[in-house]
Amino acid sequence: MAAEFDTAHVKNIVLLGHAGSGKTTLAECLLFEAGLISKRGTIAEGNTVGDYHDLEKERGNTIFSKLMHTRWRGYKINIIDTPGYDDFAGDVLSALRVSDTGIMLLNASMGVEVGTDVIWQYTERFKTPMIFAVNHLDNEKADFDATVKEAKQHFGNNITVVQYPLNQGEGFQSIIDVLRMTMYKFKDAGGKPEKLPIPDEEKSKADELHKLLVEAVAGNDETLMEKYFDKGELDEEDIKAGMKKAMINHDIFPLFCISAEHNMGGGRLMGFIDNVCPSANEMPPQISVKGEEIHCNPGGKVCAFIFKATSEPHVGDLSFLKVYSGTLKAGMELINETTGVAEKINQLFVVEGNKRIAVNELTAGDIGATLKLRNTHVNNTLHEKNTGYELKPIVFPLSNISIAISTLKKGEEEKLANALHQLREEDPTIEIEVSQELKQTIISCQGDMHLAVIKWKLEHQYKVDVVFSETKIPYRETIRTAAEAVYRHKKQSGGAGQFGEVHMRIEPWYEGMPDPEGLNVRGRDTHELPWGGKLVFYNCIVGGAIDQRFLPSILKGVMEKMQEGPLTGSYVRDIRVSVFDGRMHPVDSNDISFKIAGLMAFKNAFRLAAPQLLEPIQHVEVLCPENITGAVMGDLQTRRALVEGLTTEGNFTKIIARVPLAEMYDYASSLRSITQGRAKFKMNFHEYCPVPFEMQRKLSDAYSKVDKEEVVG
Ligand SMILES: Nc1nc2c(ncn2[C@@H]2O[C@H](COP(=O)(O)OP(=O)(O)OP(=O)(O)O)[C@@H](O)[C@H]2O)c(=O)[nH]1
Ligand SMILES: [Mg+2]
Repeated sequence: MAAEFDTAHVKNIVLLGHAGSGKTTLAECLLFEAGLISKRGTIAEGNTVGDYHDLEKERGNTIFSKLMHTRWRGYKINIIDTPGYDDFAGDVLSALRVSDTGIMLLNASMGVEVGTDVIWQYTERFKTPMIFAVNHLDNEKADFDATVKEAKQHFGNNITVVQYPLNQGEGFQSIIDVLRMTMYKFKDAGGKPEKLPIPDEEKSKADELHKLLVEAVAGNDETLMEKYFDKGELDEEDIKAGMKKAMINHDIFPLFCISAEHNMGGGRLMGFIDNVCPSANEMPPQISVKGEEIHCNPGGKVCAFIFKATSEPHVGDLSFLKVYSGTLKAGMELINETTGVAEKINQLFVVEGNKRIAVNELTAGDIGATLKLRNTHVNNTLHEKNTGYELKPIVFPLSNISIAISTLKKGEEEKLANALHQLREEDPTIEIEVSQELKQTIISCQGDMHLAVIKWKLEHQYKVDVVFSETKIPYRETIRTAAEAVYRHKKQSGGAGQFGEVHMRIEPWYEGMPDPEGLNVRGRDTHELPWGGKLVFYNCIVGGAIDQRFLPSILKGVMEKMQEGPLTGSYVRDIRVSVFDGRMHPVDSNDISFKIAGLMAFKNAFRLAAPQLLEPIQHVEVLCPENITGAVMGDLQTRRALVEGLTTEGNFTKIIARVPLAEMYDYASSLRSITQGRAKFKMNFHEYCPVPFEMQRKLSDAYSKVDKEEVVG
């Protein structure tokens, strides 16, 4: 069974759009129109090819991108349905990486939504040729003109109307096509429309839009422009060729009309895909990491890119790949450029939702899957020996939320660790950290929907019940003034005793500070602390009051306390310690005595030195529709936010603020509920700042209770 389609007849399409814009429903239409399925499934019935996962059926949303393929008039059209929720942006990015045309769905009753905008930014990274499809035209609130106007405001005037609806809203059934200059009239059940002449009353509008379309095509190509000037028109073949070129260059984004629910417009869209949209070999070559051009040539050396991995009970463990060059045959041995490991590709599949069909080969430009490769991961390149190709990786988004995770039952910790490792393997937008500092396993991901999916997978797929809890805040402790303390550690119990006395001054450390006043400096060491900041340790002992050999023990004691600060048990930073006096005992002094004396002197001096708790402050950016900016700002103000900037981006406002991490715990879900999912935010660590006095008191009171209990216990 050889590949049935040559490179020129393979097209890779990705369906994009805000949640609910109708991508999965449209995919169903496309598969139905191509005869791949005999009945269209619906989201309500939970029987679509795309949303087959139990969790997707339960929620009515796509969560994982799905690869499907159709055959249409001699073409193989790979379609990737993607999730609209930004929590699953990783899958959108990986699908975009391997697609040659995107179809961005707009909901005619909603216009441009926040997801549309966010996804658009991703498409710009890849310069994917884009089609717009205005969906939900049967909705009583559908407003085609307003949707197009908004789309142009957001994405520019390269949006070019190819179709407009005749009677949008309830009873919608006619589309006027200004490329073909015809009217499509659908039956109630949709499907194949009747082709009718454009009604007289629509003629001038259709002519005007046709002219704009032709001018847009001609405007991007000199030869076509000349032809247009000569004849005052372009024929359909010229328009198609010009349009393809303009789409590749991002000069034209053709706009179509559909009602996916009623199966209207999908067939014409497929026709446009095979007629006009570029095949993989018509796209610019891939530029490798080293700068080589990799052409989509079936006769070239094999170069394939892993863009996705899944592990699902009924579908199996699969690595999804796109062949960028050469013809990949089952049984071939390839080299993983990233790991250097040789991988044998035993089996190859084309995929249809949750079905996989074995094939012998995949030609350049095609997308398929293989059984999950042990040493090959998402973003790795596989190539034939001696080529050394490495394709550019997908840059996945950083996480938005973090939460501590633990097992419900004791003893399942290892099971959880393994499951998390597996999850991370499939989903590079998850981060896992075992924090020594906070003594928590912390999972960071894209948002609360993403988190719910992770929990579901852990419980249903990996059979480990988990609980989430608030991530502890990585506070830091420091001091505001200098202080001195003396501590004598003395223990006499039968045999050998313990004795060590340390006199210590501590001061807030800052860059370029002069040597300690009034002390006789004999030596100094600067220690960069692994948790940030410094400890500068001065030896100012005079007259041999303490032996040199005990200094490391004193430092050890100080360090120990700095790892569990006196105020709240957090890491201590930016302190200068000067040991300037002490006493020894000729027999009882030893390392342990001086370690304890150093630790206690430090602890006591710290308490006298106006201790200051520091908290992490995040840089936060929120993108929200203009009309709800007030609500978002109000909520930020309850979180001790310092708003630093407000800018307008189209119909959206971007709020830039500094917010303490301690106030951001539930922000993702709170923002979602305030804005009904229409806003997006990102944050990253900015700096450490002092905690307000009252909060510091509460935190240190709470700690002193625990600290005491620990001592007693
Ligand atoms: N009336 C009407 N409903 C539609 C249309 N297209 C989709 N729907 C409905 O809108 C809802 C969302 O459709 P989906 O196909 O799941 O949307 P999606 O873009 O895949 O959404 P996500 O997977 O969440 O990103 C479903 O209930 C569909 O039945 C349409 O053209 N008209
Ligand atoms: Mg969907």
